[in-house]
Amino acid sequence: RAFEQQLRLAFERDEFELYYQPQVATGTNALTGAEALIRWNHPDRGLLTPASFIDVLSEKPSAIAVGEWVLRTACRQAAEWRKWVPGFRIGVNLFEAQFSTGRLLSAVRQTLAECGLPPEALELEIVENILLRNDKKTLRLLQELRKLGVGLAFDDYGTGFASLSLLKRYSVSRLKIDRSFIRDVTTDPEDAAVVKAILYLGKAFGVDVIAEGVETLTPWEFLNRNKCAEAQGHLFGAAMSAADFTLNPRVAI
Ligand code: G
Ligand code: G
Ligand code: MN
Ligand code: NA
Repeated sequence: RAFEQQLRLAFERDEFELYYQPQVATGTNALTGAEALIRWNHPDRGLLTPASFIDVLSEKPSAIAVGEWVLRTACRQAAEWRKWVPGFRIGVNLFEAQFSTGRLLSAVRQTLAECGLPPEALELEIVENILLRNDKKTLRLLQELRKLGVGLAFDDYGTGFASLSLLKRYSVSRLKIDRSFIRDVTTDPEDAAVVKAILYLGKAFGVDVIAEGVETLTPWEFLNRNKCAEAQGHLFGAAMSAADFTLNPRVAI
């Protein structure tokens, strides 16, 4: 298809770029890491967010090539920032197609070695729906990744269809509370209940929790009161270029 062709060309021309959104700890407000988010520097249309191209990019051949580029680029950058921010962790979103290639595990292992990045500095983000496949191969792959020592985060947690018991079966290391529950968490009792339930689950299963989409102080205070460990959102910074991230006062270089 024409658009697919365009994306492939964009990739060859190096028009994709990773942006980074800071993650901070409650209590100290310290920078703990970042999520890598892809952007397309379109020659005519300017900087594009994934909304306009992620669906097509997610299709098989490009998802695998671009996914490995994302992994490599993000890990290289994280290795750099770790020199300034001890313990810095990088979150990388995975395409579903990367799970059926048979090369994800080796790509991760090789990338970590190449970048000199310890496995705990990498957190792979997956959406619950990957787990709904519930096949032995996916389960084994996720277990192998965890054995390697990399983090595994459930993205957009609370919005998918995966059952709570999956937390037990898959050794997930973090839950990312979907931003739709955060905005009105202090005024909408149902949102507050969902957020508290996820925090409780995290505690019960020994899984860390991070809240996404924290835009104002009010939800941030709620999250602090309720002992959510970390947060991400416009209150601390939107996704920004690597150059801007380096200049961010939280990086404190
Ligand atoms: O960057 P933005 O905030 O608009 O991200 C929109 C969506 O695109 C998010 O759901 C995110 O998971 C997805 N996304 C962004 N970057 C990547 C990437 O590098 N790989 C994958 N698989 N998804 C991404
Ligand atoms: O992978 P994921 O779907 O979680 O991607 C994060 C998405 O959320 C990106 O599109 C990012 O730009 C967006 N985002 C990050 N922080 C905020 C925020 O504080 N408010 C809103 N509305 N969106 C945010
Ligand atoms: Mn994500
Ligand atoms: Na998310």
